[in-house]
Amino acid sequence: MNIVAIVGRPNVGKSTLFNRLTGEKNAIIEATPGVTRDRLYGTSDWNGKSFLVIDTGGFIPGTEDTMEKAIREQAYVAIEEADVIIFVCDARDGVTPFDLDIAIKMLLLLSIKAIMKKLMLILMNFLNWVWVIHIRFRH
Ligand SMILES: Nc1nc2c(ncn2[C@@H]2O[C@H](COP(=O)(O)OP(=O)(O)OP(=O)(O)O)[C@@H](O)[C@H]2O)c(=O)[nH]1
Ligand SMILES: [Mg+2]
Repeated sequence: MNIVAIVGRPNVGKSTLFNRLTGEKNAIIEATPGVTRDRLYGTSDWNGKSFLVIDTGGFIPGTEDTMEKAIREQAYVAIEEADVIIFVCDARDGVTPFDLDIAIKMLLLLSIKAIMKKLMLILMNFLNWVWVIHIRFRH
């Protein structure tokens, strides 16, 4: 089964998307950042396709804080496993330097071979519609 990992900085709506895709309410959603910590797995049936979804905690690059480091490591495990990475951003801010820093740090940890096998989608959240920028690494 294909694996879709949802990643991004804190509080951009990753868990909201996870619950929407899985049709359940297993992920805790809150207005405060740093709510999700561990990886959370669920299954989704979307437009006739079944896949595994992983929700991850909000990624804060470059801090030495123990909890934030642990959250980062969890996110790395998820992107390593994933066939598709949904990188969630807040459309009100656009793609920020913070987002770019996360994306680069995540991708640098993967081998080129691993990156080539994955598909990364950038999802601009907090819109009344969904705007997805589709970066295709592989057919
Ligand atoms: N208006 C609006 N609010 C949203 C949207 N998506 C999420 N939210 C709200 O944004 C807040 C954060 O959502 P979460 O899904 O918990 O965000 P997260 O990225 O999982 O946060 P962390 O786990 O802390 O990294 C919650 O109050 C949500 O209800 C959206 O598309 N529009
Ligand atoms: Mg969350």
